[in-house]
Amino acid sequence: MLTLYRNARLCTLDGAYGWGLIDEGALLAEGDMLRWVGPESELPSDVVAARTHDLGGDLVTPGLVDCHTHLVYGGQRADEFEQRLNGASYEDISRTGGGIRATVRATRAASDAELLAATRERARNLMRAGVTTVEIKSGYGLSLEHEARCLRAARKVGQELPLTVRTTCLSAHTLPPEFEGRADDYIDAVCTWLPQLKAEGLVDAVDAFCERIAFTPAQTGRLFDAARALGLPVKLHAEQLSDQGGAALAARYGALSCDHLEYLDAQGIAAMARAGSVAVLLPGAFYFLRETRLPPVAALREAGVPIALATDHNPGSSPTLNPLLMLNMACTLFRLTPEEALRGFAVNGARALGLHDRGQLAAQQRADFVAWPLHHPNELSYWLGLNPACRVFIGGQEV
Ligand code: DI6
Ligand code: FE
Repeated sequence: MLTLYRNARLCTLDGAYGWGLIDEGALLAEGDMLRWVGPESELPSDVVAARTHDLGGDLVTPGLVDCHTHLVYGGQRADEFEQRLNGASYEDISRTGGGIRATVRATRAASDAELLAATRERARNLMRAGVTTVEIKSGYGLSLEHEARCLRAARKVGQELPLTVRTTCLSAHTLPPEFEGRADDYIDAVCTWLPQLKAEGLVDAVDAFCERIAFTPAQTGRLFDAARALGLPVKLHAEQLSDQGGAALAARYGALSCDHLEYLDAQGIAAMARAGSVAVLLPGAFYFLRETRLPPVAALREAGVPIALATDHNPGSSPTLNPLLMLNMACTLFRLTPEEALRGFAVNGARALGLHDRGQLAAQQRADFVAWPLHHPNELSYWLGLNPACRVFIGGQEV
């Protein structure tokens, strides 16, 4: 059955450059896939659509892809935000049992129903703001039982809501208290959990936090060996607070993406370019932690590394559910162009998840799109903190 969506100002992002603007454009979908995209006047005359939607002249973009979030957790950390404003650093707080570990305690204490409800509400907020695909990481359970509970909550949200959920196992997020001083043993344990989590269908990718306050490159490499043995793709929180050579390591494992990257060096960039890894920039965390070291955007561009953006929603360093605010911050803080920012939250976000069937409006792409009451796509990164009342279509259905 064909459905026609007409009277739209399309921003297709088709091709490698440009907005792909089509005034008075139309989309033709069959089921959840686009079959034809173009100016309404060129719609093939033999097309008989069973249903027609008038999009009222709205700007229509691909659905947003939030390729890096930590949506599953209990509690929140406003008190640490306050401590940091009173002089403590993020690393100080982390070393004294706060930070990620505070959220681990709250997550373990939360019931399955509470975790699911909190995650569902966050995902709904993102969806209302234009997100049609979201990646959700574990990483606040840090035991087999609790990591599985977090990943199940993420999967369940994907079954309950129309948006696509991709799950990532981030058990190597930080060292849980029961493994204090035994990071290598913890990595060994995580390597034994992976086959079980994968067998339950809970893992689409494996991630780690490679950092002075988390895991070393050697430990990260061992985890990636275990992922590779299971055929699971990897991603990495790399070079966020210091240069550990994490991106180059991840690239050797063909990483889908390396994320954060403020301290990425030339070797890391070259390795990512060779491997085809996507650079996921996270302006929310940069802003919230008041970082000053900028990710090497010009060098990434120069090397042809695709740049994606995401909310990095988490309670410690990026408590935002506003994708358009991330587009704005990527422009103001990182000097991305508005077009690069939107591509980063659409087609390149999809690439960072290994998905090639979304992120652009073209035939053979999913019918995931957003109708915005705006005139030009550069407004998506211009309005500061505005959430325009958009209409979100996933697989051709308005949600
Ligand atoms: N980097 C981050 O910015 C978040 N995790 C990570 O690996 C912070 C997570 C938290 O503070 O709860
Ligand atoms: Fe993160």
